[in-house]
Amino acid sequence: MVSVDDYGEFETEWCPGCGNFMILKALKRALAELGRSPDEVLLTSGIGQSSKLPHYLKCNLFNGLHGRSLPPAIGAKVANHELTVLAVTGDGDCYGEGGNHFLHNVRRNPNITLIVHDNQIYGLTKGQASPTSEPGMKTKVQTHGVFNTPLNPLSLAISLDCSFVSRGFAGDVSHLTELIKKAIQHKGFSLVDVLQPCVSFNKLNTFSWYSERVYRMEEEGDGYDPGDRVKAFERSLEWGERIPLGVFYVNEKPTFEDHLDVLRSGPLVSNKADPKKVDELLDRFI
Ligand SMILES: Cc1ncc(C[n+]2csc(CCOP(=O)(O)OP(=O)(O)O)c2C)c(N)n1
Ligand code: SF4
Repeated sequence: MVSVDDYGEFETEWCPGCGNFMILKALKRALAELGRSPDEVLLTSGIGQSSKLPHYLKCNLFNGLHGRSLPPAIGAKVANHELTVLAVTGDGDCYGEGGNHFLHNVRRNPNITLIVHDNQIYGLTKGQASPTSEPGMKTKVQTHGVFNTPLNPLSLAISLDCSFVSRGFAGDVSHLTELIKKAIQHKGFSLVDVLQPCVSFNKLNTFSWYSERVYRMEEEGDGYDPGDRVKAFERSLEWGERIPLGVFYVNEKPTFEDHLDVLRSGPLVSNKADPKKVDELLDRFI
């Protein structure tokens, strides 16, 4: 049986009270409850406070360049599609620097889970506005307040027909654990955008600000159907006095790996290379 302890306990560099701690807790719980052992799991990340998360659990990890949590995740998944692959990233890392990778991997639909610590700020570089910062938010750089239109990750993902789109809140660990479990179990690209208060640099979107607003969609009793793309898009626009949490949209469709014939006989990593064939190939190209 897999337990949370199998994922170890490490000292972190995060500020006391940061929302990242709860995301780490939820992720470890989700992996343990799904019975995934550390050797079956790969976490990839980019650069940021959030992207340090893979350093704080015992499993396979790859820490890449800023905005590049997804490329190594896809590469590893293709080499070994039996691995549970999760890309862990921040709103700046994923929707800013890594925006292009986000768009095109949603389209490719690899069977991986993307967890975005969405604190609406650049935490590691000490508090500049990010693509999801609220208009009007003042920072040391945006001294007159943010004036760019914020990127709405859920609407964007739904518009691209992403296979699984969800939102969690770092202040609701049990709900977030269930969401991460669903995302991992979903076959296809699954987005978990997590509202993550940055206690040091985002003085607007605090734990209490969120707690007054967030609600679990599944508890509304209005028969919300995550299979309805138009309704999901409408719901993704709700932001202000009430902020929905839960699974917004699900669309089962073939994954990137399903299209690759070469994977049908098993993972690429277990294929034995035939040196003769390698030489033949090299001769053709050199
Ligand atoms: C190519 C490149 N550009 C810029 C940076 C500087 N940089 C490091 S982290 C970061 C933003 C991180 O923000 P986010 O992804 O929201 O993560 P957080 O620290 O808030 O968790 C930036 C701009 C970098 N390391 N590399
Ligand atoms: S700067 Fe913000 S996001 Fe980074 S560890 Fe501190 S509280 Fe967390």
